[in-house]
Amino acid sequence: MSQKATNLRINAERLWDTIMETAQIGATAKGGVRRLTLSDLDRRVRDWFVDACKKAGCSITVDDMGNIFARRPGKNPNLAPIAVGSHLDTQPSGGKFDGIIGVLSGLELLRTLNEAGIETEAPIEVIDWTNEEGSRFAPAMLASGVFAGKFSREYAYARADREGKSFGEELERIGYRGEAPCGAHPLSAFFELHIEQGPILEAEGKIIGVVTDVQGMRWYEVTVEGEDCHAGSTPMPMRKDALLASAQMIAAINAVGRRHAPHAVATVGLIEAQPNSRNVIPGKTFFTIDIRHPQDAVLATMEEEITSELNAIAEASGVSLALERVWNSPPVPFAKACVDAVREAARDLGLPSREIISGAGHDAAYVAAVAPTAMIFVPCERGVSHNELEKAEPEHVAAGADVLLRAVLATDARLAEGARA
Ligand code: HGY
Ligand code: MN
Ligand code: MN
Repeated sequence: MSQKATNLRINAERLWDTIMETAQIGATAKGGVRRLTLSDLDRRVRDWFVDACKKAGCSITVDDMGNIFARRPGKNPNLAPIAVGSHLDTQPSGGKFDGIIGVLSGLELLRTLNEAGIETEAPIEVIDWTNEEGSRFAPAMLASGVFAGKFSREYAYARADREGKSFGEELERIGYRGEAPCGAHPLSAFFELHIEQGPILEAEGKIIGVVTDVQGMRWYEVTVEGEDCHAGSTPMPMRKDALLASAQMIAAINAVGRRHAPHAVATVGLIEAQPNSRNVIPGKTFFTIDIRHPQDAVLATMEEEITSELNAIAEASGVSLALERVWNSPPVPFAKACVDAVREAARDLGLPSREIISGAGHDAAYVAAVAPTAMIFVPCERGVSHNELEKAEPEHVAAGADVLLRAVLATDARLAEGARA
């Protein structure tokens, strides 16, 4: 890597300003961001991103899953691009940083290379992946999953939100259903900068997480059916209370998560009770289950335990149970060459780092199936994320972006050598 490239640093203030600027699109009163996938707010931030990348001299490709690829040309157009990126959609009560720093640090990387007049060997691309969060349209990482061949386009288009609107309709509606076939887009490498969304880096005083793997995760949907009845005149032993049975099931799911400590997690995040009237015994509930662990075998055991315990509770409560697994994302190891590039970049920049497995899911987990991939983590305050109070420090975000820049330039130098050999 040239001396000029070695000394290059991103513009920390400009990066922070773009994060604060885009945080206004969907800003919430508590300082977070609500920008659900394929909403009008998602369209607005996508338009902002496309405009900023065009101004940075990029060509724009949008594929038929709405993934946006902003390409900065390199010397050798025959080389597949080195890509960076993440997602601009958020949770309903999300923060300013989850996903967003991965996309905007990519834009900052382009701007820095332009100012320095550095021409890379390979093209550089910044990607905004559609529907990483999976909050509005399950499962998560849907569009990067289609890109990696994990889901069909038809499956993705048919996914519906709780109001019955489909992914395909909403993608069309916001004008981001591109022409390019999703997936026919080779990459030389992919790097994703993201906040850790956990407490480890902050607790250990580390600034960079060298992410080696993403843990496995499985999602389920549960429907419990009992019988609506009068809250006042139905004796307790006669009830078929779907909500009470669900409460017992939720406690059992939590116990399975604790049983497989220290790495297992189990969460029920969404529940709906019908008819949801204070003087009617609930006859039906719908709820979701999210379980995660670094080892697939443990996830399989947790799934067995949850299945048998929920059936036993349904039996004892006189209610019916429908339990369906709607997503299975096995643990993913990242490519050694890319992980090494991240580790060496942190070392050369004198940044305290440690290896870490990602507890959260990321688009990089799917992209790793089709391109050498790795991630860079930076701390967030108290590890709090998926929360409007999510907070990262400007100097940590800048440090992560400098590691991203350096890992990309080191990968480019390696590709250039290979091209000359
Ligand atoms: O669920 C996840 O881990 C990610 O935030 N979509
Ligand atoms: Mn994210
Ligand atoms: Mn998230």
